Amino acid sequence: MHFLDQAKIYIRAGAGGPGAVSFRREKYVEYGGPDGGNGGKGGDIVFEAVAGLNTLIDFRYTQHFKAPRGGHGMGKDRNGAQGKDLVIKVPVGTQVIADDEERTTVLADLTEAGQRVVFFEGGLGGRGNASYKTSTNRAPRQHQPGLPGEEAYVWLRLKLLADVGLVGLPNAGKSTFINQLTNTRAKVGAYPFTTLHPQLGVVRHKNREFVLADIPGLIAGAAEGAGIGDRFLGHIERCRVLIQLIDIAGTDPAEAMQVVEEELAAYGGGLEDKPRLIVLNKLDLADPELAASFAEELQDAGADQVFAISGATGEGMDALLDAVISHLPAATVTERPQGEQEEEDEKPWSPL
Ligand SMILES: Nc1nc2c(ncn2[C@@H]2O[C@H](COP(=O)(O)OP(=O)(O)OP(=O)(O)O)[C@@H](O)[C@H]2O)c(=O)[nH]1
Ligand SMILES: [Mg+2]
Repeated sequence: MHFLDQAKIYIRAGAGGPGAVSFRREKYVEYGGPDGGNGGKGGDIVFEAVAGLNTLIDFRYTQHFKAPRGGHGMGKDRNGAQGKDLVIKVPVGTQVIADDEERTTVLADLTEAGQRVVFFEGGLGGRGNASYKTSTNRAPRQHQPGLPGEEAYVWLRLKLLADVGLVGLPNAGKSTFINQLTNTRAKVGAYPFTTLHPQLGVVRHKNREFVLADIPGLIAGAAEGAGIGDRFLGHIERCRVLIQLIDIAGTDPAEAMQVVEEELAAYGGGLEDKPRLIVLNKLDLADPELAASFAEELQDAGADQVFAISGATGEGMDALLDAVISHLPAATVTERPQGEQEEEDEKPWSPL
């Protein structure tokens, strides 16, 4: 399955049906009077967030969504049928954005499974001639056409909803990390930009669980569009905690630290204000003394907490996960009754 996190679509609510012009015709009844019914209302455009979808890929194939129109009013005072609502199913975390120059105006934000937003109401049906009857006008021929349905081009943008986001340079070991902790099978490679799209996994630790997101590596200038990481920084905007992985066995850990920090700040969106755990990775490859002295240096420079781990061997993970959990509000971390964990199905969170 492919991953797509933005798509432009055209939506149009149904037009209202026209009102009818009709007169009652019956045997022995002269001047039966007007009996043209009203037109039906057009169908609404509704967005609905559904669980289990993790990409907007479907919108690459279907881009036009038109709700049906309302039915015509008819004789014998029958009103036209209402047009059926068109429900557009989107992944949880999808925003509907105005199609303007900036593309920043959020028109709707679907953050919970089952959430529904009536985006456009269908046009009202027109009045039939029966509704114009008065004491002085007993045979009105007036009637209205239905109102047109609203229409627009909008953008859908998916911002994954993860509790914790992984950031780091390419090759820092982010995908290895998520693979170690979750059922996700992210591609791992000894070359930069192995990961091309975000990946989610569910981490279970000490009877609690949270969703972790792996995003492509960041490089200098990423926030302005260098590399591929910038497009995906949006996916960690809603994370509560960031884990910054630094390859401590790499050539210049201090520089690695700084580059990512600068990109988070340049991107904005509150990324640099999020609690961030600094994690020195690939401890199994590094000189432990070097790692310890670098950690000390970072702490002297004001870093809150620095951890040293090996994503490959799992060393140091427990302490790190304890800290992650402590940063998550209790409500986002599911408490599970003891013993229930084993029965969980072992399917990966999502094959993005
Ligand atoms: N020895 C050791 N190697 C590791 C560790 N973590 C990752 N690696 C290796 O480092 C390389 C890069 O790992 P990835 O997990 O693909 O790194 P990434 O941060 O996801 O990289 P991009 O997706 O390119 O941004 C791979 O060859 C991994 O096997 C570790 O803790 N110890
Ligand atoms: Mg990766």
